[in-house]
Amino acid sequence: MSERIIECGDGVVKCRTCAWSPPGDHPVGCGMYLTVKDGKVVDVEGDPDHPITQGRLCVRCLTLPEYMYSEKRVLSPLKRAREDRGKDAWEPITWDEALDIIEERVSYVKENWGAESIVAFQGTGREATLYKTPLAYAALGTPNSCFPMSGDSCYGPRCSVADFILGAGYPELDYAAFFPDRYDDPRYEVPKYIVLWGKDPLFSNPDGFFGHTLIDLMKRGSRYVVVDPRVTWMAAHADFHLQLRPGTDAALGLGMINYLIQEDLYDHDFVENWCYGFDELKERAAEYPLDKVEEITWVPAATIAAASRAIAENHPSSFMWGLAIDTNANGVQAGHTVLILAAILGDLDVPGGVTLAVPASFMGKWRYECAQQLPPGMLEKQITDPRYQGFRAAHLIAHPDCILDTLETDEPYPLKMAWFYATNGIANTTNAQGKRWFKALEKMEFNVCQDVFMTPTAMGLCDLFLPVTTFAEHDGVVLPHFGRNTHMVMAMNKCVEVGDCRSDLEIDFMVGKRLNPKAWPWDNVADFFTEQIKPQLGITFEELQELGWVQQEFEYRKYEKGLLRPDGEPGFNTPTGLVELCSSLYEDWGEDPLPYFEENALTPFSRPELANEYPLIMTTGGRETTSFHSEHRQVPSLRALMPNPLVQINPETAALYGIEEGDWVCIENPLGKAIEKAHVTPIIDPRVIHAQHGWWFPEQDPEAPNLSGVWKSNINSLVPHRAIGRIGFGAPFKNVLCKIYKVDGLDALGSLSPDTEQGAIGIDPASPVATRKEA
Ligand SMILES: Nc1nc2c(c(=O)[nH]1)N[C@H]1C(S)=C(S)[C@@H](COP(=O)(O)OP(=O)(O)OC[C@H]3O[C@@H](n4cnc5c(=O)[nH]c(N)nc54)[C@H](O)[C@@H]3O)O[C@H]1N2
Ligand SMILES: Nc1nc2c(c(=O)[nH]1)N[C@H]1C(S)=C(S)[C@@H](COP(=O)(O)OP(=O)(O)OC[C@H]3O[C@@H](n4cnc5c(=O)[nH]c(N)nc54)[C@H](O)[C@@H]3O)O[C@H]1N2
Ligand SMILES: [Mo]
Repeated sequence: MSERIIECGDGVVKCRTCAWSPPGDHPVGCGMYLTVKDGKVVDVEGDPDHPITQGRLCVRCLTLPEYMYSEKRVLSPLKRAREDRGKDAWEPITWDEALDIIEERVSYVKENWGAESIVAFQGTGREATLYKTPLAYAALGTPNSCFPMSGDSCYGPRCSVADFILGAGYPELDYAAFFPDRYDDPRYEVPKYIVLWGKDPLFSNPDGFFGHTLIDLMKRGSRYVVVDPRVTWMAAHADFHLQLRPGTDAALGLGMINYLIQEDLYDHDFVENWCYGFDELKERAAEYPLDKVEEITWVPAATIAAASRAIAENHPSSFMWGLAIDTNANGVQAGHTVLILAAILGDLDVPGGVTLAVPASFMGKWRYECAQQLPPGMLEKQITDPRYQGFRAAHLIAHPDCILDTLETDEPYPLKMAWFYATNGIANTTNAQGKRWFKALEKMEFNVCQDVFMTPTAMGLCDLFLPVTTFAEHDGVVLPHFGRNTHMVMAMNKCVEVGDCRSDLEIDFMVGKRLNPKAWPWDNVADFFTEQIKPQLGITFEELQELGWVQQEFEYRKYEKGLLRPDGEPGFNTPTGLVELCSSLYEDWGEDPLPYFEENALTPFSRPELANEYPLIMTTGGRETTSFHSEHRQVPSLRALMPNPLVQINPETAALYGIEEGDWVCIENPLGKAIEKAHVTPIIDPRVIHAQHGWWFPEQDPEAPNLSGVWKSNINSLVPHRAIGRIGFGAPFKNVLCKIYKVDGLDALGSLSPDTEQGAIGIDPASPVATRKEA
């Protein structure tokens, strides 16, 4: 194993660390050395001894010094008068002053409207996701902790489906991550086929998975089935590419299940011993013969049949599901079909299949206990919708769509203060119809932003800015898959200091000690981390820092050994103790217990009256290595690689609308407009376009109404609010109708600010999915 510190002479040292965030990243924990000279990071290189990344790094890590030392970075707390929102009228203050303001404003809001009138928002699974809910519950005292992405459409739905159907953490491709000698471990087997469903890990490294693993496995013989509307690099290298119409995944899954059952290609032993509801499933799947599925999904029946046969006849097969499962109003159903496929093919928790886990207790118990800090009766005030029982069963947080409705209506009570903790929601990231969010949030009494850079969200809405350290500047612990399938626990080691920034956890400690000291007894973060890891790892945080990482023990076929259930009995931790092909929980919640397909709320098929004017389907958000959502737009080397927001258009479609490579294009639907640059490419179906998300322009005027151009390429202006699934999950971020036409430039339509007209499409908020026909 590598050394923690390598002395290089002349005062230069190399510090070993594992990355999380900021800058934006999911918990892969990429291993690296930071070269430090005169107190500054001057170089970054991969750590070849790191078991997973083995010395490989992406461009965002390699350009870390540009990010850390950017002249645009905020280096001390800032305040601004409420009436100056939108103006660049910030004044630097000390942390003590910032804490005084927080203390005074929080008690003012609490006295007048109650602690429940505070809402704490967070973005994607950065390190901050571990520490925001504790801030809300145990420091601010509000039950309204919220991930403001319509339908909770990221990771939450997949984890919830896994809990409901398998009673196990986050099911993941078996990439031998638990074994020190990785793929060479005798217990391991290389998957024959890997089904990559709505996920593009070479670019996204999502949820703790190191994407390049797919290439390692390809070199060792794994073959691929890729389910994606675009011909991605992985699709181009797959045996089978199921190029489906966006949002039709559940129909495809049902078609595959039906084919495997009809052709008797499933694992009878596993189904008989470990599954519940096979007969009901068989009957439901029979409603999806391949000719019908071809019509819905556009994937040729013969291709679906051949791919299904290949994964069934070659064991082990593995499955990976991505964000496209979540960004779909029947994503719960699509996810259910993916788990059913893995189960009925006998690929769950076998070598080279899909690994299952009991979620680790690291941080989890503490986070749970923070909820106990809320005063009696407070949790009952959390903003949600009684119909979203699946969401409620899975999460102890407020429902995002209900929060927007509350912001707009003051029902059931007014919200008065927001804390933006690692989110830039209006920059077409988490917020569907972000202009509505912006308008509603402008009314708040007091808003705080906790970030690294001045964002449009902070500039437009906030009164106090708290600057955060990058992972190079703080100590921390990385938990792959957010603790839900944790093969390693890794140390993040502080190497340098920049300005007067603090880590998210340090800010929690400072605010917590002011507002509710009994819940925040630790003197420093090291003591806290030791308390978290020692029960499971038997070592202190300092010892973990020296070691770098600790790999976890792993056993296959845990369901045979009683390792998945708290009572130690064999089986799965579900109500029936079996994999629920037919879900007993969904039935309890009034949802169809079996997977089904239905159209999302705003497609040319669900809204035929709009199809003539808006004939195309827009999918969005396929990741690029050069940014993490709205982050990195101000990093010169990365911006040079991706200077403009791009929309991918098929050559046939481009010709039809007179659009050429590099033209500026307006993408429009009844809800809104966004401008992006045309990239004409055959990788996309002529009936579909793919638009990038997360764009703003830090080089532009930061003040309102322009706000660094945040409304110009804001494609989430086209994504409807509350067009989500029945149990509270899944919004159509990747499947809405639109039209496209050429415009003169990014500024052709002005600032497109929320004060300009916003469209409506009459989605009935009382109906979970506008198009659903009553059963
Ligand atoms: N159309 C469309 N929209 C999408 C998506 C899509 O595919 N299509 N993807 C969606 C998904 S899956 C997600 S999860 C959301 C993401 O939404 P967000 O997480 O809100 O994404 P960002 O806009 O990058 O906001 C993160 C902010 O936190 C700051 N930051 C980074 N790291 C840290 C940290 O450690 N601590 C603190 N305090 N701040 C930090 C960054 O500078 C940035 O301003 O976007 C969603 N939006
Ligand atoms: N560099 C970088 N990495 C990131 C992020 C980032 O912003 N930048 N964001 C992080 C976050 S928060 C997340 S959630 C993950 C997401 O990462 P992934 O889970 O990999 O998801 P995406 O990259 O959004 O999309 C994956 C693929 O889904 C395809 N797709 C689009 N619509 C559909 C559909 O309807 N059905 C199917 N089957 N496929 C569809 C797209 O063409 C794309 O190739 O990435 C994380 N990693
Ligand atoms: Mo995400």
